[in-house]
Amino acid sequence: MGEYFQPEIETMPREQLRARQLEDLKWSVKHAYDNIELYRERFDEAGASPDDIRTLEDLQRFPFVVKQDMRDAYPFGMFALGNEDVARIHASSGTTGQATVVGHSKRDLENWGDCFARGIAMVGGSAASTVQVSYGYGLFTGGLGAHSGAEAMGCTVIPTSSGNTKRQVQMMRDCKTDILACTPSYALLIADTAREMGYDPATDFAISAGIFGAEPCSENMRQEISEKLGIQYCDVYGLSEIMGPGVAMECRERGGLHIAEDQFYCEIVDPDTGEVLPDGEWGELVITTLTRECCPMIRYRTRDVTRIVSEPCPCGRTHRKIDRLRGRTDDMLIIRGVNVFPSQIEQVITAFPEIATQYQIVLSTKGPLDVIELQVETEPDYPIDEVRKLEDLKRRLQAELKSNLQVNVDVRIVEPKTIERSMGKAKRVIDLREKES
Ligand code: DLL
Repeated sequence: MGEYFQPEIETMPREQLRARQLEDLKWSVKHAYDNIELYRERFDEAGASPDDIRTLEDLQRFPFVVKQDMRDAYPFGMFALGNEDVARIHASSGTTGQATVVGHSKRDLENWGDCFARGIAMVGGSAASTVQVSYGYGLFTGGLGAHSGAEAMGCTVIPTSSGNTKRQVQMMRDCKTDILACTPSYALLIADTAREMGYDPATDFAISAGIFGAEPCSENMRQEISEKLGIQYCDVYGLSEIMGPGVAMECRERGGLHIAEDQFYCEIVDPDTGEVLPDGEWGELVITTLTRECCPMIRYRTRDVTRIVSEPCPCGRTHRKIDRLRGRTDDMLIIRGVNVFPSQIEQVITAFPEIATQYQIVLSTKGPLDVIELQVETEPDYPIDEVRKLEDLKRRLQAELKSNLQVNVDVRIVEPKTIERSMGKAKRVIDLREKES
């Protein structure tokens, strides 16, 4: 299984890895305290000093930082370096409020490239591979992050960015792309577009793997993408506040994504109490950067819901894994008191072969009650004008949703290709509730 990019780091004995993490943690906490006012104030308030760190667990005495802290610090309040040492800036717009800006030193960028390159090795890539980067380039970290990983590995990079899907397919075929990097929803659109153009990517194209992330993807949707493209699917996790894509990546053995533990220290906390949970329990992922120079993050609350998988992986890598993400704490819909993640809805829909893997969830209010409507499309070859059949499909889907989610969902079946396709992160939920109240 020995396809490593940095074997000395990726297979480092755990004791040695933990010792290295501890040394780097001490440095990172002190670096943050010495150079960023927000940390200095917060640590002092909490009575926690960088000198208190003697074990990795001592980190638990330090306060969390959240996205709002970054918004408040806009633009450079959380930079530990002066402009002469900042090599690049990324930003995340967010759907609400102030943007957040994140800076990277030259070394931060090199580390980032290395992290992503490890994932390229996980899918069997090498300097001989051609990687097509169909994540958006720009302030979003997907495009440039994947790009720097492919360059670090020495691959041939095709920087198509997202959009112009037919041209993407043509490049993929003509330039013999081995590895595609984009969001799962865009991967599906690329696969469907290739088929409409008369190709079967699974047999006609050279593509062997995809590195897909930036949004949740259910097991069934993942299966569909893998089959349509005929590839190994590697799930990649990351977020702009911490780095970008490559914080954790999935090897051939699956069962979770290996965290780049030489760069990041991860904790899982109870989202309500903030208490650290033992390995294996689901909760909110909290990340601390260990080497980051420009924007050190100490206990950043990601809002992402996952758990730590600590069983040794047969691939030989010693870095622990996070499970595939369930969603975000702020994604979770509370429908009449019942917690529902959009990913659970996706899992139900994608088990129906008559229904396409495209959907939108519309939330509204009827009197005091929240109402959830699910819009789905039939597959193009489904006889949508056969009313009885359609009614039966709707009834079956509604029953399956009720039994899986324990809430009533109004289903609306629309014609093929009515729901907007995404070339980046798909927008699955439309919340009309606030506007109505
Ligand atoms: O989405 C970075 C990225 C780019 C990751 C390309 C992977 C591939 P942000 O725009 O800051 O950064 O969004 C980060 O996206 O907190 C998760 O909620 C979600 N997310 C990222 N990767 C995954 C994944 C990029 N593999 C937010 N599965 C994160 C599920 C993911 N959700």
